[in-house]
Amino acid sequence: MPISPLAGEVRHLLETLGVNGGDLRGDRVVRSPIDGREIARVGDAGRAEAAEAIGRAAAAFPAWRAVPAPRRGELVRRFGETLRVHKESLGRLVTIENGKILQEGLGEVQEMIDICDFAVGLSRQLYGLTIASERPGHRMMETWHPLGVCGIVTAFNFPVAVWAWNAALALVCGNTPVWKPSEKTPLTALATQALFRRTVEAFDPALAEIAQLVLGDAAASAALVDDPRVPLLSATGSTRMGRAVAPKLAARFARAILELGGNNAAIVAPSADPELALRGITFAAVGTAGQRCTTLRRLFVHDDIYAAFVPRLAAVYGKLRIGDPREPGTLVGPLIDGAAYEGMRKALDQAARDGGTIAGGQRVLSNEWPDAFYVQPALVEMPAQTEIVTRETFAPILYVMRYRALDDAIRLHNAVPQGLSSSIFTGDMREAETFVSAEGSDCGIANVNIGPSGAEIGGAFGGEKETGGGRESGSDAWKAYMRRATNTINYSKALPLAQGIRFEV
Ligand code: UN1
Repeated sequence: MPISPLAGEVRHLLETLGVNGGDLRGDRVVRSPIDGREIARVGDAGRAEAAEAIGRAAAAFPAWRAVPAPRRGELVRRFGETLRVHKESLGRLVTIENGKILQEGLGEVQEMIDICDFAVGLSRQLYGLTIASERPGHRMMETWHPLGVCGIVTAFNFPVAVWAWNAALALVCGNTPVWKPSEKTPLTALATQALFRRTVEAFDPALAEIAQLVLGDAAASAALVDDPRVPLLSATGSTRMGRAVAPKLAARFARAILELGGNNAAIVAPSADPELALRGITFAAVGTAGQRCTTLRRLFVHDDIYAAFVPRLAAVYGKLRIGDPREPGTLVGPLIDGAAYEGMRKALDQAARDGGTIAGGQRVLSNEWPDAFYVQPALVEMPAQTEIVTRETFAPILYVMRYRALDDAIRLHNAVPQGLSSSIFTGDMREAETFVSAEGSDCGIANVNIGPSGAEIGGAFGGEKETGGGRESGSDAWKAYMRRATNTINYSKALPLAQGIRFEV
């Protein structure tokens, strides 16, 4: 297959971002989903090389652990500054390598900058509690300590932001991260690593090895999963991957932060603001070409508004600009590859067999780009929530169903194995509060009058059930990256025992 005309620009971007030419040699072909053609080659690390990277991170840990947390925050602050300088180039590289539209490529880098800012503040707030002791002359407290090497496995769909959520927290917490990015997006990982490396070398060359990058496939991930020097693995990907990885981590008592499949839904109530709902639904369902963990995949529309609302949604779908994600005005870029398209086609075939009425879903622009996979996002009216609807297909398919009573909608909403994100569009405060209450959505994220995607970094991110239960990013997610010690200090001259136990020797 011929080399992509994008290869020249990619080389230039990588050079600007500081990637070493030596890293761009090897057997793995990297393609841009924009035209499906080769933009670069990289080498895969096998298990042995991955183990070496873990070794370097483990060796760097004691020195990094000893750096005061606010000083660690200063490094992350400088990295955020580096990202600000290179936002345009890195955002564009994300667009070329992943296919998301430029606005979203830039948004992804902004998400990295935001989490750096958050982590800088956090570096002065790694608080422990002081607890009243039941014994006279005693004090209890909690201290939070670094864990060690943190493995970070990321997916193609957020090729750099999800690493940043994990790495920025891991670093201010005093850990040394080792990153295994998706084999579909190694270039943005190399660029990010180069930017970090440059920042850390200027900060203190002795700390140069605190963050490691390992390119490769499942073999490289397996090294992180199995290595006893890695006390925490944060992994984003499919539920299938999580099912394979979780028992292995559990068997060696390592911590897991799992961010797996989502099958996110929204409810549109009769009192919803239709304009706002249409925009929120469309961004959530077709943004990133339906390839976010948080993508809206199921829509429950109230009977009373169904006939008016769904044709309007179909009209918005009919006008979506699909095409080159670099062009301003494009709203839907390509799918990542042919396998993603195949998955979409199969799901739509099944939905049709289940009685679904499908609008869209066909491949487009195949004359211009025969090796790329652009699709018209699909709107599928389903008579019921059949098995295919309960599965996550990583493509822009929105299944639309009717409901009459909110209780029924919530029951169906929760009747899937995944539990990442959710939302309700309503003007009725009782409905909104019910949805976010314990009787409402069972997801890790439950929104009102915004779609399920596009979360800010300030909140904890993650979900329940088959989504894996992990939490990353904001709030107190940092606690998963540290170990807690409970300390009891006796400042008296006696030795009273807890629970009033007498033990005289
Ligand atoms: C993902 O799809 O893995 O909330 C992450 C969102 C983004 C992150 C998605 N901030 O949609």
